[in-house]
Amino acid sequence: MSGSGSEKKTKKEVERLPPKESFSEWYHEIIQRAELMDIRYPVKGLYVWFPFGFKLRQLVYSKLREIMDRDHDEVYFPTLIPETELGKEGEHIKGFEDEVYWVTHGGLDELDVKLALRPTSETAMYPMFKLWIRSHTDMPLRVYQIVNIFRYETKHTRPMIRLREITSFKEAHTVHRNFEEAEEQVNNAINLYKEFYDFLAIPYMVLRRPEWDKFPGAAYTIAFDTIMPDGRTMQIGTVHHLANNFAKTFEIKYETPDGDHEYSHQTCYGISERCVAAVVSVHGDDLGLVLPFEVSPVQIVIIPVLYKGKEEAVMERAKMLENSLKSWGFRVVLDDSDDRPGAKYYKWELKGAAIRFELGPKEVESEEVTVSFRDTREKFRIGLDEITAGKIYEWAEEMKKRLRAKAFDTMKARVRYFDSFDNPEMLREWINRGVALVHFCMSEECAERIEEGTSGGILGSFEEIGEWCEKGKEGRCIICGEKGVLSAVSRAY
Ligand code: P5A
Repeated sequence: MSGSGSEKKTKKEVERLPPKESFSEWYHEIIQRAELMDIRYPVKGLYVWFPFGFKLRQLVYSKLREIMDRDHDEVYFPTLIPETELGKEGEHIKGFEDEVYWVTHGGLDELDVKLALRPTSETAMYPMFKLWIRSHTDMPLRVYQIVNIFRYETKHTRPMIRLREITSFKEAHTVHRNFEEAEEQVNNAINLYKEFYDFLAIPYMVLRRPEWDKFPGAAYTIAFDTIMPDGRTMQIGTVHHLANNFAKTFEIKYETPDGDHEYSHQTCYGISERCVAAVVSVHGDDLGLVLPFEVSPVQIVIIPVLYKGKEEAVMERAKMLENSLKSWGFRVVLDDSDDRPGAKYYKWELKGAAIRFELGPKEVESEEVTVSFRDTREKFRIGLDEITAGKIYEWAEEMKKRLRAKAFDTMKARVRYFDSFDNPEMLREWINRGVALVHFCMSEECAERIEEGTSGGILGSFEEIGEWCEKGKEGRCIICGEKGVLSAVSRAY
């Protein structure tokens, strides 16, 4: 085999990832080794996107953008919010006051009005919406922005999962004439988020948060939750019905066709880079990233296997293949570095290249190529002339189906219904591994009993049960026996 220089990496020299079973360590390592984020930035909760990670982020967000652009307009509002605006809506500020970073000085001068680094943009946008909304014909107003926001999180920070600077906050804000029209928008938003997460092959539960856990200032909150490999749930998006709570505070009023004046009703919904964290965590394996084809920064890698005297023929074929694949619009790397093939396989498995083509003298001779898929690692040979754009899309589609089925089965295996609280220890044990479904009355007293008896809490009640449980929505509360609804109990991120 060509190349035996001392600088070449062999498989042994490259350190292996910790097994995914040790999720916390695995996540910590994969973030760095796959070059998603550099965690050495000297401010807690702030991280640097590496070029490769940023490319993945961009590909994921271009889908989100495509979905939003269908019926939302993109806007940009400032990062700084005057204290006077942030503090106007009582519930909202109560919910966020512990988490706000303040700008108090401009140079050496103390500012007359402190400025908050936006923890979310309701109070930046809504004073302007007051100016934009005059008549019933100005609605619906649907805007979104993808910006950074700051939250002084006190819980354990983790790249992409719990940040103090969220770099990729997609926040949508809408204004409507009445409660019902805003509610329709809530349902539309839920459908948009379903489409987004289905595209990423990430399974989710759609849960209505209990009263005590809704977004500060909202009438109600619907959340998307997925289950992480350690059995904890992660909220990967939320949709809030704001009723006219903020409209009253910020005087967002409009003239009806009859000439009356009414307060508008609003919704807002958001997704952060937790969507990238979910893709990494849910699909990844012991070898590294496994990515849906559409968002893989390197979709196809070609690895020439070079033997002395045959290099030229192999490289020529490899380049021809690279050119065809590129001309069809795929993201392709021909890895002609000096590393040994084993080290190259390892590197591109770590980085989640969805399809690998190997080309050696044997393949050149038989006009074939060896193909391997990242998820199954199944290897087979195929004639070079059979490789078409259509074939690649076909493989990508099959891969997506496999990813979706595997992720769903894994999540489903972590969800179990409990019909009694006689043995809280059983529930506690289960919640250490996954989500318990129970019928629950939604009272705070009963929620406290669940929290005391288990290590988890009430995550929310099911909007749609879907395939998660055969039980109906209604049943007797597992604690008090009163009327209850099917709910999820978990340890949440
Ligand atoms: C909706 C958009 C809002 O802020 N205002 C505008 C509303 N909702 S939220 O639930 O508070 O946040 C939306 C989603 O952002 C993710 N998220 C985070 N991600 C990483 N690090 C954090 N510190 C963090 N905080 C919230 C969650 O997925 C949440 O659903």
